[in-house]
Amino acid sequence: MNEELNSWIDEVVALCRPEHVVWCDGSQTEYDRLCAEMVESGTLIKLNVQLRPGSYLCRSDPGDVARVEDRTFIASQIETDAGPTNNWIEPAEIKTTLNGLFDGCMRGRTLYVIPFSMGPLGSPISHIGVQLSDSPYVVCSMRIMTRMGQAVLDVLGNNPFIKCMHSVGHPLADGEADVPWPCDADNKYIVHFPEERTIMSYGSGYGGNALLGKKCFALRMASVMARDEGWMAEHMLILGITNPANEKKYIAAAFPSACGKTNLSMLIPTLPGWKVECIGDDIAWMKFGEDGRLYAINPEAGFFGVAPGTSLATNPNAMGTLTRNSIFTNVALTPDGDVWWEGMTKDTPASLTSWLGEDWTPQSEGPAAHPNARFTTPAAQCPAMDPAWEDPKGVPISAIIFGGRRESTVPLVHEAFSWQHGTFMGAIMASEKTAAAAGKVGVLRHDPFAMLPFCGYHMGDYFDHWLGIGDKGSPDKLPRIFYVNWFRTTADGKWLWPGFGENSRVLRWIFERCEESAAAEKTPIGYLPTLDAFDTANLDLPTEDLAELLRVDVAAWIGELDGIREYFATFGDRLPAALDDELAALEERLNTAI
Ligand code: SAT
Ligand code: MN
Repeated sequence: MNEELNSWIDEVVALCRPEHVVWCDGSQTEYDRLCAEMVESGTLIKLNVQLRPGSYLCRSDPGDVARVEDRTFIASQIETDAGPTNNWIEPAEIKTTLNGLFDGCMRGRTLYVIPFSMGPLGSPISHIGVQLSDSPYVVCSMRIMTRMGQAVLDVLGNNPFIKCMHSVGHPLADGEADVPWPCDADNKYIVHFPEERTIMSYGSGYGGNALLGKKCFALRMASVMARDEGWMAEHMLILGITNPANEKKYIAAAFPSACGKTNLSMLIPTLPGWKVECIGDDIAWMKFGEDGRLYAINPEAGFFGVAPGTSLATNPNAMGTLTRNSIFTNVALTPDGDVWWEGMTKDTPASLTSWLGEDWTPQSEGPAAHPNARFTTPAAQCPAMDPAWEDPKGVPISAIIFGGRRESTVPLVHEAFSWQHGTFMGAIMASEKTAAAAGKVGVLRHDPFAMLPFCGYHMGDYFDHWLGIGDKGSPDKLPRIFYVNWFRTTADGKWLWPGFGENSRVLRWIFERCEESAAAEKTPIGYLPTLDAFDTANLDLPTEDLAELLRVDVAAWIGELDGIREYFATFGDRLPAALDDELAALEERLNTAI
């Protein structure tokens, strides 16, 4: 028995006053029982067993549909340790506030003890957490997304663990009927205490707000642990790519939420003879191996993917994964008891029940599925999983890719001159906002390393940590760094690049750059593919479009410089000098080119 766990549970029970306490064993029986209870209570709708066996639809409260970045806090002892990209809150003060909110918040509910491992059970790269939650939806989602249950307690023994406390914040008075999606929509708090390795989340049941193993632990908390211990916790997919000669490399790629990480991680190449396999679609933990290379594991066990836009055309492997045993949140329901979302099929069904539970036809106002509707589905079901996806030592990374949504300026692909230059590229990433977080969609914002909402400490120190990793590694063993942009548009707003399976052409160039076999042209912003080094066989794309995609728009880049300078200034003296040097060098190269 873990003494710290027992006394923590006693404390939480005394404060939150749940009616029952249940220790989750992680079994299928337990999962089935909780799902049946949620069907009974109206939280879940069982989908047609013929069409979608073992699967459920869940509709959230319309006030609880995405991560809430303005309600997410870093409660570090010292304010400046949170840095300008985080909301800091004084730890003692927020504890008083939270204790007030948690006081009696589980009345009439069951407190579930959810032991979970981020990473394969027993791997030296893995870490264990325990989430205490009053949401059975969270229990079932955590069973899909992590290794969860008794086996984790067996490995944990009496060792320390990350404390993850969660309540939907909706106590039930005696005899009060429950609602399908309990929450406290106007009072959400997602709070991280980095020094105490503790997370407290109140008021939301949705995604990254409530499945605390994911963004809260595996990114915000883990980024702090990684800084302290010399490893990396990154918002990156991990894929394996094999060429026709059967040579294989592993690539990690950082894109902001809802920018296509899931699609890229399991794409089906249009290039004959090439194969992509998936290790993970959202998070990478990387450590140096004994051979001096960086090895990555996927700390998760499932995909919490964006449903809208996912189809047999865009991502057949995802569609193959979610044929069964999946939980769908805020998608539409078809008359025959299956799910639907915008972009899933070419034709829109004539009638549906929308994510709001209302009758819906193509004439209805608003989408049938919420733009941030999600599937929660076991990674093991994905037809494209890499044989090494659960290898406890991880996979060696040859290339790191950054990317985001940029309608202009950033070319289809370019490569950094060095690790330091690559770190600069990560630091100046910007992307148009998506529906994954509450707020206005489409606004361009700086999102360094796709970690803006997920770095648990001062972003300037995080840049420095990246530079430090470069100093620790040797240049011939460190991954090469690239920057891609699938999202360029024409003046009339059409996509310039077809994307999806065609992205394998870009992956091929990256793969061959890692072997020094693909040609590149040196430009002011980095190396770009020469037109003849880029595989265009059977690509249905006008030459002038490809030329545009691979053009360095020097004037537009010069136009970015002031914005970068201003952004860097927000980090004050915690901005590493090396990044200022890189900015000056970029400016110099651009000015010479004009
Ligand atoms: O943070 S979530 O897990 O809700 C999804 C995301 O933003 O990537
Ligand atoms: Mn993500």
